[in-house]
Amino acid sequence: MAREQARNAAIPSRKISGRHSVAFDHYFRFDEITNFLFELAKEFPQLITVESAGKSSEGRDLWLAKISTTGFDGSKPVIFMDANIHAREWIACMSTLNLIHELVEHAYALPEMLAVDWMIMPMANPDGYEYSHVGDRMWRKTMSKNVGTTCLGTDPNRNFAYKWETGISTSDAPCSLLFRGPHAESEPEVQAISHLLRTTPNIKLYLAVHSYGDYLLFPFGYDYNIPNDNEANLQSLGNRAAAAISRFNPARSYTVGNSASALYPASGASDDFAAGGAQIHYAYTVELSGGGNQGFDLEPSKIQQVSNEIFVAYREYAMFVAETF
Ligand code: 0X9
Ligand code: ZN
Repeated sequence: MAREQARNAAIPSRKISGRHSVAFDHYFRFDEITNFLFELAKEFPQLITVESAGKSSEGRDLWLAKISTTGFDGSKPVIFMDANIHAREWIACMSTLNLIHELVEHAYALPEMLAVDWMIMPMANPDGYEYSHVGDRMWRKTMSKNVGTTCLGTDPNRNFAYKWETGISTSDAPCSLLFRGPHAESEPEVQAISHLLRTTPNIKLYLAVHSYGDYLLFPFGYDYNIPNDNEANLQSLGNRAAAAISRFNPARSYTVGNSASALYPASGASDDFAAGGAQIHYAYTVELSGGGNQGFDLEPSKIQQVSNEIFVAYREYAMFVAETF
């Protein structure tokens, strides 16, 4: 009991309303994301800390939110998430900020979700993201310089150091949307995530948040028909998360499956690195719901709805991790 009390000591007993009733009715630029995170950390220092996990090519911080009722003391399993590593997939960051907001502001009502510790990077590609606001809305890559060309950027989800060399659905051409980079982990954004995945003890679940298409995808996806010892468990946990979404909104149906067979094979992606490189047995790529121009430009009026739908899936994921580890 004493332990239980200590665990929950940081949870506020009621909603502290007013100051931080946030409206997820527009897409936050990088500065607003930064302010949002630090305001929460200022108000709830016992629950959330924000630190920089490194810097992007252009020098922006890769903010990492750590949410724990026990000060990240190693007593609980950890869920690691990153979002918006693809610049144009704006709903990925917003829905993840919504999760952070819920976990912190409504901690008192969500003990089952705070039975795990959370490590969340809501904006994994700030340079590309800003460029997708001011330059090219359909920008996907990072903004790093390439040798011998003015074309910028690497596809960070082709740059991870697991089966990078396989080169399936990737490109060696710096001007390509799918450029895999000059070598694996050339991108500082990819280095920062990889380092955390390699060195943080007790990560039991990895989620890469992308858009779009309504999928929960699991490894391996670097080629077709790559066996995964944990496949049956990955499928059943994914089914559980997808079922929660459909209960919440019967009109929404997420497809759960192996990433190569359900979507397409692609090597050097973060989910495969988490599973194969960092030995995290539960890893998924979440493809959120699309809308607007080419699917990536979801209408701002739908941010909250899509965020609420994936939130119930995250709740199932957290309960599973708490039950299992
Ligand atoms: O192609 C990607 O990187 C992801 N789709 S997206 O439309 N967001 O670009 C899917 C990656 C799935 N994982 C693997 N194939 N390993
Ligand atoms: Zn993506």
